[in-house]
Amino acid sequence: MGAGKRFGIVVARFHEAISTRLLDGAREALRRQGVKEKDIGVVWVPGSFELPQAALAMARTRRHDALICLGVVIRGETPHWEYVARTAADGIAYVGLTTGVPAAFGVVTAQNAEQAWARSGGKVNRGEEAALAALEMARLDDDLKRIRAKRGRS
Ligand code: INI
Repeated sequence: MGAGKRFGIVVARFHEAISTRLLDGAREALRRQGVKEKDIGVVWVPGSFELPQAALAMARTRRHDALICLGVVIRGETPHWEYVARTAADGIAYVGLTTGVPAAFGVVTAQNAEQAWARSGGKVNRGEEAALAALEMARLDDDLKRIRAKRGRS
């Protein structure tokens, strides 16, 4: 299903032990779908706030069929985490909408560390979910290109 497709993964280092598990989940999901390791590019950024900027830069290279953005935002005592989470969500959507390169939102937003670990494990893994969403959107792109080509011929 994913053979020949190329993916870019942007992963935030904040809460690194958990985000590494999201990365492992995303990689494993792509591998299971036939994506070759050489077709997966990974870049790290300091925190989830930086995800959109790196994703936008990757999208502009036009080297990837879809992007997967991974991070972990955990509620803190001040509203800081809300700004980080909102910027990540809005920014990642912006990348997809403005470049046309699908950008999946694999950012865990959790009330506490326990919740975050529970969403980055073997059973539920937001990295894996985001990878599968990216793959589906990449295929949708192919379908739309085929439809446009057919229309051009008729
Ligand atoms: N970044 C995260 O990825 N998760 C968090 O929970 C978080 N909190 O809560 O502070 C966080 N902050 C760092 C932020 O993403 C930026 O790296 C920093 O503000 C510099 O721009």
